[in-house]
Amino acid sequence: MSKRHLSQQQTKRIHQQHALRIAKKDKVFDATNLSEPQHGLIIAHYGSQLEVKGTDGEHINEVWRCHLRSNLEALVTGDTVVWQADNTNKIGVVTALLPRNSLLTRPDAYQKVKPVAANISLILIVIAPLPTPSTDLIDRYLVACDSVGIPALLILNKSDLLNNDNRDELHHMLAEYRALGYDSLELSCFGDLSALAAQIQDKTVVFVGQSGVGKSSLVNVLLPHALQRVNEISDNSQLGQHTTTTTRLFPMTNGGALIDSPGIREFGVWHLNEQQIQQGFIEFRPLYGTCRFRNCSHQSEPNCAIKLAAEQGQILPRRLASLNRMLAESKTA
Ligand SMILES: Nc1nc2c(ncn2[C@@H]2O[C@H](COP(=O)(O)OP(=O)(O)OP(=O)(O)O)[C@@H](O)[C@H]2O)c(=O)[nH]1
Ligand SMILES: [Mg+2]
Ligand SMILES: [Zn+2]
Repeated sequence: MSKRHLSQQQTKRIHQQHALRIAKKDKVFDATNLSEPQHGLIIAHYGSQLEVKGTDGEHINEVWRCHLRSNLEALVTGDTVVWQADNTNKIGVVTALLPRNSLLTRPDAYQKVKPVAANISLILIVIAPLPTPSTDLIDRYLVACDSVGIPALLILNKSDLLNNDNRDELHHMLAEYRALGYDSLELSCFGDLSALAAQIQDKTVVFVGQSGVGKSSLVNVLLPHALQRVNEISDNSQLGQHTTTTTRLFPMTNGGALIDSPGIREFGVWHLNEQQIQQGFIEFRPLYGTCRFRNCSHQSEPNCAIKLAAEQGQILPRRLASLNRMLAESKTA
């Protein structure tokens, strides 16, 4: 059978068997106290050590601190791996990375691209009346989601803080994204989360967004045993304090998982190329290539189809401004 006819399941199984075979040949298995190679899921990453949850074998469902072998590429929360337990020293060693379905990355403050989480099926972009949402940040997340092929769901949390001063503006903003094809939910940690629970069952989802929007609070309500530290209520500002510092995965009983990530202020896109950024503005796609100039930058050229569409109200001028900011950023990178 040719390779192209293998199902995703079959390919995955072959990769897994291959990884196990390599692991078995490796010297590390000559060491005495190590268990048989087994599969695991990375639930957190602390500097040089990982926390791995066994998903089969002798240590199924146990959580072990693990070292990782130096020849492995950077591993990330959500990765599935092959590991072995050193029963005497109560530490494990990760020996192989299994194939990823997806990898969400973001640039860090040091001009490096940092993996956030792997094998995610849905990205939950959380906003709240406070801290005030930034459409620029939402657009950046949407571009990043599109570039890695992971669907996004917008969540307006803290709906209990909606009032006559902010309600219309926030609803208008969500309606604009809905018109583009992005679903949204409005909820509160103190209210009913069943609509969210229904959307995420069986999925591996990651909560992203500004610090203080309530990502950890949502995880704690959905999975009370998660006990993620949240910003104390006594903080009247309700603004970002960066309470969560490590991306952490919490398995759900039905097979899915919640991944809580630290809040961010900015989301750079200089690691994406022009094409990826342009494609991330999904409503502009039919217009690309219809400008007068093939290499139109959609800024000051005559007969720019996208500028014209913005002037005629077919697309949102603020989305075009967003696109241009991101393209400028990617160019100067
Ligand atoms: N009024 C109201 N407050 C909420 C709600 N959800 C969370 N909060 C409060 O918002 C503050 C921040 O919540 P966190 O869950 O720590 O926010 P976070 O997004 O995890 O923040 P980082 O970990 O810093 O990224 C806390 O004081 C929560 O109690 C909500 O639905 N309504
Ligand atoms: Mg948090
Ligand atoms: Zn143009």
